Amino acid sequence: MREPVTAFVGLGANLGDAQQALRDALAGLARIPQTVVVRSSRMYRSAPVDAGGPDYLNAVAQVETRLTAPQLLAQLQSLEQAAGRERPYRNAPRTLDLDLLLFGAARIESATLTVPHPRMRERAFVLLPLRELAPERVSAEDLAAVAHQRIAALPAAS
Ligand code: PH2
Ligand code: MG
Ligand code: MG
Repeated sequence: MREPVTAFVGLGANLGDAQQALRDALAGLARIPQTVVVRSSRMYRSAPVDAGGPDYLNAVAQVETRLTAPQLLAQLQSLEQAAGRERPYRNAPRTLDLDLLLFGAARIESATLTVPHPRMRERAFVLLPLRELAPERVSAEDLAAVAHQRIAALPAAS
């Protein structure tokens, strides 16, 4: 059997009840076969980056999986579908976006998957929650470069 890999998944939503969508998505991640959710970050409210529409809620989850990266991606896409995701145009507002950010130390460039996620280092809404879980994977330089992006952690759920 394959060795488990630690992967990080970015969660985002800015349509409908985004907080519920992220909670449901975390529950959905926990049901992916051969995969456990190790931890998840706080939720953050963030201004849209390269996109329009309402503010986003974002978070990052750390999972441990025996799936391959393409298998994990397919599972993430089916959770997006189950949340009613539509793709009318690039970066359109969405009920749920699940991005595979990191998959162990893997570097993947296929037609359907690029890992590490090609834009994650330019996005405070990825770097801040990821830093909570894996500070060694977020550089001070990258954080400084996104310091102007508007983002705030939600108060911890009671
Ligand atoms: N996702 C995008 C584009 N812009 N901005 C924020 N704040 N949060 C996101 O999740 C986000 C975005 C494309 O996936
Ligand atoms: Mg995305
Ligand atoms: Mg996506």
